[in-house]
Amino acid sequence: MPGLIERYRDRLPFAEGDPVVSLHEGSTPVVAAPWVSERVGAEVFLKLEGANPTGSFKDRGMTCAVSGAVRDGAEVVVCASTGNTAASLAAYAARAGIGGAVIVPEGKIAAGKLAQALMHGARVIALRGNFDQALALVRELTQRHPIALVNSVNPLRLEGQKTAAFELVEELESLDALCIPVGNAGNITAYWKGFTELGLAPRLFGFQAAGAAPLVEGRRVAHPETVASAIRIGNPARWEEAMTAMTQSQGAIEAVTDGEILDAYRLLAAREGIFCEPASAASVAGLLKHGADGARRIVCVLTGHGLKDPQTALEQSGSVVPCEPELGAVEDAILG
Ligand code: AN7
Repeated sequence: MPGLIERYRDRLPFAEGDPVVSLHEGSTPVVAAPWVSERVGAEVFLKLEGANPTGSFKDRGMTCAVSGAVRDGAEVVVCASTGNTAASLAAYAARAGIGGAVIVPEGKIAAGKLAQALMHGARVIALRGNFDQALALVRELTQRHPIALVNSVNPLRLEGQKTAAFELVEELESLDALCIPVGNAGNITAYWKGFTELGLAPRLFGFQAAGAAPLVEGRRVAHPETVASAIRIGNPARWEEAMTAMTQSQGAIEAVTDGEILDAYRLLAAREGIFCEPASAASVAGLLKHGADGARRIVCVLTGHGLKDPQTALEQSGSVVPCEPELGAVEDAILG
């Protein structure tokens, strides 16, 4: 499969001959989830967005945002990020041969994402503050300087991310409901745009972490906290659009606790063989907790790969078995 600008050019704002910065993102697998299906009593599929080049759905938006920035002559792209946008920006900026800078909350992004941003050569700024403060600062910065902002306030991000809805409809033909984690609320907005362009309206169920659930509480959260660091966001940029997507699709936005997120995270790995990051497991945690109001055919979006956050994985899993280099000891270790 080509990258998604090539695959969906007729539905994206890119003309033939425009620069395309691509790592062959998109075209991610949709796999059946027999264990979750059994638990929920419906047909449940998982959209594995961790299979994108940098391990998260952000690559869909980033191919478009960075291609647009190059078309506009930008020499530097910048974002605020809880980690995945930073990793994606860094990779696409490297690919484009332009500068990349990311502002992340100090000590609050997963190790894999930090490693990616640094390896791809972005300038990584650790803000002594949270994501919401970082986003407010980059918005101000990009008003003053000729630097392209590639957070999901950039419409090209949503254009790229809407293609996941196209893929789902091509692969499954129909679906009744989509379950999705919600942080800055760009992705739920993008899926709704994609479905709407196809004339479809599956119900959208968005899930926030209980300690970072402004859309559920109806007010900004000044000090968001959750183990799911990717969605540790208290003032989503796409707030209004996410509420519209929820209302128009007759869906809901609900909260799941860190405990529920971690249960789903471990169970997906152990029962379905699918390792996603904690924020992604919020979609399944939400479905298990709140249901999907009778929907029969449901897709949960697993937004990022589990390898992004090795620290949480090691904290949540069993320990290794130490062993002497002798057959007897190995037999005991494996069979005992
Ligand atoms: C794995 O990287 O906001 O509701 O700065 O990394 O569109 O924000 C990440 C968000 C879900 C929420 N799952 O999506 C960032 C960032 C994962 C994520 C979300 C994010 P949005």
